Formats: sequence, structure tokens, C-alpha cells
Amino acid sequence: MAQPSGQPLPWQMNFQDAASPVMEGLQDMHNLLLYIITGIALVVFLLLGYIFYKFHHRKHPNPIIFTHNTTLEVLWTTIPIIILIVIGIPSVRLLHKMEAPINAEMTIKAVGHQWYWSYEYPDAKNEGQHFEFDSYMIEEKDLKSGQLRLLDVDNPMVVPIDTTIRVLITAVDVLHSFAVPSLGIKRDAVPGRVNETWFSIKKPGTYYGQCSELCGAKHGFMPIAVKAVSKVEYQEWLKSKTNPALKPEESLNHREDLNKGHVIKKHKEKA
Ligand SMILES: [Cu+2]
Repeated sequence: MAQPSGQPLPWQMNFQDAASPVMEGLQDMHNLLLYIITGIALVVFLLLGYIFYKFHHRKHPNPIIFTHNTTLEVLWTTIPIIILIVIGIPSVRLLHKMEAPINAEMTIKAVGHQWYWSYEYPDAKNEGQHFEFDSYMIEEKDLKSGQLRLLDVDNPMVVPIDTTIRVLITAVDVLHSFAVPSLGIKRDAVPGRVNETWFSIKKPGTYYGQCSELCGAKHGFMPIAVKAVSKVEYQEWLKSKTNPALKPEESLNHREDLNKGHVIKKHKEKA
């Protein structure tokens, strides 16, 4: 059986499998840097060893006294410049890929709350209102087999595969951070500000992340689950969510005691 991707595994040594073009780029960048830094470390260690051996005071009792060597100086200036260019070009390219505005096929807004996420689908109009729902962690006692402790949620963010999705990220109370490692996303959710990122997923599956900005007592209990499904399945899910007759509301009831004083818009609209 293939290893599940998009989630941490016991004794995992490396990144989670890349599920988005940005994460592929980040992993390539990381690997490139790993080669370069290993090379630099090796050269420095070998040089040091060579110097210890060759210029040991017993072997080389009378030090040579000189202060300049043009060849050496040219070399130790140009080689680092070349290394920095080799790092800099792909780095800036990747940064551009991550930050430049994209032609998104759809938009989702992720809003951080103490302590859960809510997702809005402004493209999915339902009688003039955009459609949104809350996403709460499943408590340990309610976990079904196969569900991940501290990671699975009652209502994941559902997205279609092979679609460029813009994610707008904000918060309503304190700083949170929307982070999904396998998608290469980590963006602060700031009250009164909208941050933007994007992803596109090739493989159906669930990709997990966590709030990554200390936001209060239950900071560790507001995970993110992004469920990628085929475009057809996505349309079906959207229909079931936006059709009020079929709308599953099972997760709304336990909201109120968790959020005393915080009235969710959806409640108001329904009343
Ligand atoms: Cu948070």
C-alpha cells in the first residue's frame, strides 16, 4: 500500500510528499541548498585537515610571512559570488511563483477564529449569499478508526483537483497562521488584513496542516484539513452544501458553548 501523503508519519525523516507546485519548488530548493552546503562543509573540513597536516609546527617550524596573494583573493571572492548566483536565481524564481498574483480558477477564504477555522466559498453563490462553514477538530474521544488525532476535522475544506485555487487568509480575533506543509503554505491570518496564497493539487486525498501562530489556549487544537476530490465530486459536494434542504448542520450546535459571545453570522441569517 502506498504511504498516505499529506500527513505526518511516525519516524518521518523528511518533508511530507509535495502535493502542490509550490511545495515541489520548495523541496527542489531545499535539495539544491543541501548539495551546496554539504560541498562547502566538505571543502572547509578538507582544507582545515590539510593545513593541520602540512603546517604542523614540527613539520613546518618557520612560518612563511606574507599578507597578500592575488590569485587566492580573486578565487575567494569569485567562487562565493558564483555560489550566491546559483542559489539566488532559483530562489527569486520560486519566490515569484509563490507571491505573484495568479489566474485562479476559484477562491476560498480561510478565516482563523479562537479556536477553529471557517471557510468561505465566495464563488459558490447560494441565493445571493456566499457559502461558508466552520471546521472544528474532532475531539480525541470522538475519533473514528483511521481518523488522525489532532488533525482530522468535522468539515474539511473541500477542493477540486487540477484547479488553481486562490486562498485568502484572515482572522477575526487574534493572529493565527494557515499552514499546510504538503502544499507548501504558511501564511499569517491577521485580523483586519487579507493575505493571499494559492495551490493546485494533482492527487485526490486529504492534506493536513495546523494553525502555526500561537493564538491562545487551544492553538494546538485547530487543525486544517484540505480534502481534494475530483471535479465531479466537488460539484456534488458543493450542491449538497449549498442546497439548504440537504445542508448538513451537524457541526453547528456545539458551536455556541465554545464561542460564548461570538455570534456566528450563519446563526443570525437563519434566525
Ligand atoms: Cu490559531
